Amino acid sequence: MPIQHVKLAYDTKALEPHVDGRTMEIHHGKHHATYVTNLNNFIAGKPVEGWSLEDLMSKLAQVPEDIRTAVRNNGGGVINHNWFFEMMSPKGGGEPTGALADAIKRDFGSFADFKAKFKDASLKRFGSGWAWLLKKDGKLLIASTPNQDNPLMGEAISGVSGSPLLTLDVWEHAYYLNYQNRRADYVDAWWNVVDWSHVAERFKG
Ligand code: MN3
Repeated sequence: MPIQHVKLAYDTKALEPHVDGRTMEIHHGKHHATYVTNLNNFIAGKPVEGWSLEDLMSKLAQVPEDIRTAVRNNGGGVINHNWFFEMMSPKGGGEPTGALADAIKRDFGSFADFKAKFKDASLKRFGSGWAWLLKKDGKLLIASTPNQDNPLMGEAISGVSGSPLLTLDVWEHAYYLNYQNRRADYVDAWWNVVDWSHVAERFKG
């Protein structure tokens, strides 16, 4: 079965005013869809056709060399957005609770300190990329990656590793229609749609 274009669990307008409907329409309906189409086209007829997204990402070195960069970029584009879209909710915002809240306090000092560090990583990512909250060896850490790279690719390729708990798309296409060049305002608003119950489930897993 080809890699699927995962549907949104909410209406494109549901995250307004923080993430506008037009941006969601284009982001999910065009950008994300294109990554899925391109990935399926590149792997068609290759030994990696039928692999899961997770395998494509974590075993990139085994992907045939002539399509490896394409799989890295388009596969990353598919799975990063899968995560990003499912980590947001119209019922999001607020603060995490329970074990996740405790771990954030333990590893960053406070929720406010965590948010400040995550925002800093988002703003310092030059050009296009992603900010991450990761769990590695039981500890939480913040990182960022360029382009569509992600932690599943491993340190040697993406420079980071760990299980993604939360990710933020800082490509301009994620915010430009509503926030233009104001990436900081986009990050500030995005906290209002973060689905902490989903992040807490990932933390447990
Ligand atoms: Mn994007």
